[in-house]
Amino acid sequence: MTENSPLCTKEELTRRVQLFTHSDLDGAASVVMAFNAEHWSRDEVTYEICQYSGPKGIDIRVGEYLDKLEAEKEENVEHILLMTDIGPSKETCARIEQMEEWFEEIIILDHHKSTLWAGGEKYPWFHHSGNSACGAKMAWNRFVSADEKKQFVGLAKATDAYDRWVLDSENRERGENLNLLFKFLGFPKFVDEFSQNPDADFESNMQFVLPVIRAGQKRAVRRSIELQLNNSAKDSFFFDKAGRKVALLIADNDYVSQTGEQVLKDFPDVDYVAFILAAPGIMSLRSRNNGVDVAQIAEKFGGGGHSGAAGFPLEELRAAVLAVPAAKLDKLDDE
Ligand SMILES: [Mn+2]
Repeated sequence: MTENSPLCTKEELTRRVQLFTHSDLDGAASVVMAFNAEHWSRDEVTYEICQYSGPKGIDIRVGEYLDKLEAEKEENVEHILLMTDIGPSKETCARIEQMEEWFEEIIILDHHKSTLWAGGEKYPWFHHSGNSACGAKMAWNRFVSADEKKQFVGLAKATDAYDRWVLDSENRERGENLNLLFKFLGFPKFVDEFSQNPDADFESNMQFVLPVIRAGQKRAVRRSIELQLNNSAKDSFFFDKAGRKVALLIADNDYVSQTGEQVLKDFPDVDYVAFILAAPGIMSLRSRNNGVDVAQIAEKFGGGGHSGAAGFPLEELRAAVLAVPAAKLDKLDDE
């Protein structure tokens, strides 16, 4: 083959698929879908796990990636940019739009309330489900070929029922199991297992561990509530400026959503639950279906999420934990 042969050029073309995804089960199941996509191979995909904000925040990570792309200016590389279950800010979207010609394809799939602004006609590559489907279900729909859709539909539906907290869904129990296995295996191992077998949770080894980790979760949730709310009630409840009752907990287990659900069940007068997550330095909020819109609160503090589950960065984590948190946090309001 000569150097000018078009075939030669084609052979030298490398494809790089960069995927930014959220750090939860939905984000991991999205990676599984991207690994089993119709238009690129698994080897071409590099994924990065992102949060809404902070040093691992989506905007910082995407910004670094775009900087690198501009600095390197590689030839014969076809770039595909993907985001699943998380979306960048308006500023980052504007930058992506300016760099559009750098990419063979750009696909952003999100269902969070905080990026609702990007839905509709704003950007042709930003797809928002309006929370009618989670990130993994959107990724399943868009990435996986028609022939293989059936193989992955169970994983997509169960992740959807878990992630969007559809409590009465027939896929909900499986979704709970997937989340337990996700926490047990960790993000990369979960992705490996389920990319090879999207029904891995039905295998005997997983069925063996599930009852044990399920019991562990229940125990952890109970212990957390007993320790923090039943014994030291005086500092654990407060009213925000809008007069809503808040239960404040330190997240002392991996099951913030389940603990939040149990608190809202055990304490019917509590309007929403606030968790301090020390390691990522965030405050995570949970409320009931059709209850307080916690995404609105989180957005005011530079975070985001859904109406029933949202979070924001805690800048003064040390002060918030050491001082009486209620005093520190009474700025939570709805103005
Ligand atoms: Mn999600």
